[in-house]
Amino acid sequence: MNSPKRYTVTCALPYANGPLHIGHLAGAYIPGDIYVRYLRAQNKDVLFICGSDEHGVPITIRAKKEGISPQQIVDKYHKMMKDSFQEFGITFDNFSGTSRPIHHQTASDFFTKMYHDGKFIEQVSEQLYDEKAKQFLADRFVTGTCPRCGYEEAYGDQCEKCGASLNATDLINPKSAITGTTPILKRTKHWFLPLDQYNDWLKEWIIKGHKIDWKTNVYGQCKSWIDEGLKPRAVTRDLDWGIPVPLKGAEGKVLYVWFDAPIGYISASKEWAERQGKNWEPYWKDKDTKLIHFIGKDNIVFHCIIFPVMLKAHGEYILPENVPANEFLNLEGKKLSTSKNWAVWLHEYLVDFKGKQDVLRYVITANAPETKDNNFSWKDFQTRNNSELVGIFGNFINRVVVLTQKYYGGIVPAATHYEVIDQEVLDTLKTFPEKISQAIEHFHFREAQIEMLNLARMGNKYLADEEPWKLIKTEPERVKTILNVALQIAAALIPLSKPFLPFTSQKLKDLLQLENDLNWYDPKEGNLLPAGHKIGKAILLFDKIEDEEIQAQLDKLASTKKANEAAAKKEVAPQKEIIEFEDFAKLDLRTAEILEAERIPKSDKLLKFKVDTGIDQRTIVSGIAKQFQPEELIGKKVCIVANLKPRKLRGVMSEGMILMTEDKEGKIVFIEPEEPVQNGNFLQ
Ligand code: B3M
Ligand code: ZN
Repeated sequence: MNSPKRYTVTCALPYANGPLHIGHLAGAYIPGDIYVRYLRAQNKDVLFICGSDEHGVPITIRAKKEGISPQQIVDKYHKMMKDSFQEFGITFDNFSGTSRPIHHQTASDFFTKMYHDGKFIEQVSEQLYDEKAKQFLADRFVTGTCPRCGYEEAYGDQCEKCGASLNATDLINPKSAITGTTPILKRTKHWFLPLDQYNDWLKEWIIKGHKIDWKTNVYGQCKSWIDEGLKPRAVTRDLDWGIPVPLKGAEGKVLYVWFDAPIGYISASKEWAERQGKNWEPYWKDKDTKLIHFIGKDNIVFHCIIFPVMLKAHGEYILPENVPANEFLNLEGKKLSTSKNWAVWLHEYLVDFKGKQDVLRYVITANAPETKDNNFSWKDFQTRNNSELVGIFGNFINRVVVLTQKYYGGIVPAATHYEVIDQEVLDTLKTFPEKISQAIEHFHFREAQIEMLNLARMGNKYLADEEPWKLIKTEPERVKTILNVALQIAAALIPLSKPFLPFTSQKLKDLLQLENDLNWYDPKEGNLLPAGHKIGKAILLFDKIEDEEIQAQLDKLASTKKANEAAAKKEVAPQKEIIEFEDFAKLDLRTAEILEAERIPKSDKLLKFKVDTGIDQRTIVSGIAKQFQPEELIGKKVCIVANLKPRKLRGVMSEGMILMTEDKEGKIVFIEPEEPVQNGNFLQ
């Protein structure tokens, strides 16, 4: 499609079951926002849609965990996500939610039309059932081994390792995520979307039709599923949270979350249109509309195969032109994980780095996982801020503004005579809108941002080479031309940086005191700042980020890592082999008291205790010197094994063992009698 009449751009609807982190921004939202801002800068007709995904098992699981209702969970996280998006300048036209009546109605109607047109297969089949929880298990309620790649923690509807879309009964060794038990099979009726009937159509549409324009990671995944052959897929579930299946005889059943969620894009468009007094239909039905879905790689099958099949089967809708899915962003070399708290949470970033939203946007785009998984590290964050944003962009703008203020009281000087170098710089400047545009049109946002920074870099180099500060005394006319040219570059950065650094672009616009918004292609025309125009006083666009700020973030992650390791260690060991009562009776376990404690010279691990066992006072050595100061242990009541064969440790004879365990954080704790007891009592 060359020049569409309008664009409908969507970003994946995040589950309303937790706050947002950098992985979300990197996967879908920043690329989507860059693309949309770029289109808007050309006055294109764009509708940018998102909302929260408020159905499905993830919501129910979170509600159980927090002990509140699914609707309360949804309301809480919807607001939190909406606020974060706003703070980071993600400019959705509507951020809706799938538990709203308009969405229930839209999804129900969609299902009903397909049903009446005979697009589903009704089938009673055996599904996984948890007898203990008295509930059918599907989707994230069940985990097991992926039959395709062998990953052991695949979900009932999808393997996050290989991306396969699964039916719960495909899982090998399924386990209930609710009770941990092995489910049984139980008969139940469902409606299936016969994906197999669309295999040929998908071959035509994707394998033939989108080989060139879709990203290789997206195309490759689709091709391999289509080549494997698709199977019918249930689009209803036996659950109580979701959109009721609008059919007689379907009581207690809801639509599968991945059936209703993508329809959420349509309902959010309707909601927007109602508010604006506009018509939503051209955005979804007119062939001259370009529909683009921004998503992360784990959502590819749903957006490239299942939803398009639904749209096609329904019959009234257009299909996506492109689905530029990103791979994953790691954090300090490790996979982001909400449950392990291995993340940079947006709401925390906003507190720790107040007003620095553009820095995070910039660093995420610089490391965008466009073709393969990529990494976010705090050191890189600091370096990119200090040497690229402060050192190049900020430095260039600051120099131009300070010099213009100093020499001309802030009035843009007229160029007097262009030398070859000036003409070259101006000519190159004119090529930037097209260059950046080419990269954005191909969804190469990282490259687009590099080009944008190259423009600032060119300005910086131009000033450094021409050295107006040296010429001001000897060649004042020349300096006028140099600063005029430099000011044109600065102004060009307003529209060209805006998709990437929207807050900075606004500051720059205020600083240069431009009233109207510049269009994307205005830099091509030149003379953005006419001679005589007055600019403002210098302000810093970016601040240096200090080592201490980075260290604080690294410390935060280090303590998360420690807590995770302790939690992993805490996994309960299996029971040891059965022993006879006589074996147990042989153990002399009794209460005792620590009378003295001291370090053992030349050992950083061992402490030597004098212990009152009730029978005698004796020496026991214990390897806990790293965790405790000897003096804090004197007088402590403990439990000991008294009849352990004496053993020499670092030359000290130890006659027994003090009983201890570890707490959640891996800290050593003593087994202490709850009430004061006399020394020498047996434990039994
Ligand atoms: N909520 C999955 C996710 O957050 C899902 C996206 C829906 S897009 C229609 O990964
Ligand atoms: Zn797999």
